[in-house]
Amino acid sequence: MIMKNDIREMFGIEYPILQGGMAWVAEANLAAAVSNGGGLGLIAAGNADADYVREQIRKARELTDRPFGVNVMLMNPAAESIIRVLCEEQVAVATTGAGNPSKYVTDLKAAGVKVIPVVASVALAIRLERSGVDALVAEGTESGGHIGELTTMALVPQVADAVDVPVIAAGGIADGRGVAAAFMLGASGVQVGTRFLAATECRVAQPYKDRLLKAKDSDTVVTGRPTGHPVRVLKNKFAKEALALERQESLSLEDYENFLSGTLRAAVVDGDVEHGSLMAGQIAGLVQREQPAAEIIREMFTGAGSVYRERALEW
Ligand code: TUI
Repeated sequence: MIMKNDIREMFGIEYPILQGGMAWVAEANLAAAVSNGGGLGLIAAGNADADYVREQIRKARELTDRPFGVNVMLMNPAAESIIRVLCEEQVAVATTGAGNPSKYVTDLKAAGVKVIPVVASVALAIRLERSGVDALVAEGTESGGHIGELTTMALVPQVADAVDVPVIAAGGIADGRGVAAAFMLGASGVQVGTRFLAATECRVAQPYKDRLLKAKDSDTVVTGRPTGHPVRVLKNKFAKEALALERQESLSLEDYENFLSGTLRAAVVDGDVEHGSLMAGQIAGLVQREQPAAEIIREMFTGAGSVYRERALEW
């Protein structure tokens, strides 16, 4: 059945699923694996520069003929030059996070790049729809990394009611039940980060992946609140120290930011699971084995179909 707001048609993909734009983690290899599996893979620009992003786009093009996107983390000082690269390279899709991308929408659209900002509130969703975006990701606080306040359950239906563009649900979705629930809330697709962190093709350092696979339901905490950019991570020594620092009244923001600096890279690249920031969502407890991205996607949608049929009741 073709639904109104079918994002498969809009983005030329087989399954309505986007990979999360995980900084340092989401590089060409993972993005191509997700796209080859029928979803929309993403390269994360994170805090990298424009040259890195161009190189990754070209690499992904060697690995897949299917569409993929780039996630732009708007707090990156290089964001503007990265947007220029996306226009020059005419990537299929740009997603954005951690800010308001309004001022870039016209240029991206003119270059034929579809724009999908990630939002954590209805207010920003409404403003961005007016600026001409193609779709929105409504990301709940269950997500890993930088998060807003509202849960996926509360955010998705409120954003879906407030806008006409397709809404893609994110946060806490890692299996068929989550996919089915997201559609019931009014979403036209899902964005998945944490489960793809455990994909075979994901080149995150193995100790980080192992921690994720061992995590239980209550193994994430939120660090970084004093900076105004709360970040959900797996509990470890780093998280414990971060929370202890946050409780110190004498702590200067500068000292705290220095403490946080480089900790994601340490986790993803060096596999430092003690001092690194192990970003992951609350659904980590559900992710228990490494699997190829294509298998993850197939399993999630087969699961969504069966759980929907099994649980469809008549009221
Ligand atoms: O961006 C994300 N997740 C991220 S970004 C990231 S890198 C980072 N590391 C440390 C500190 C900060 C960033 C790791 N994970 N998700 C999308 C997202 N966007 N979540 C929340 C938001 C958001 C929040 C506020 C979007 C817009 C916003 O307000 C914009 C405005 O100016 O009104």
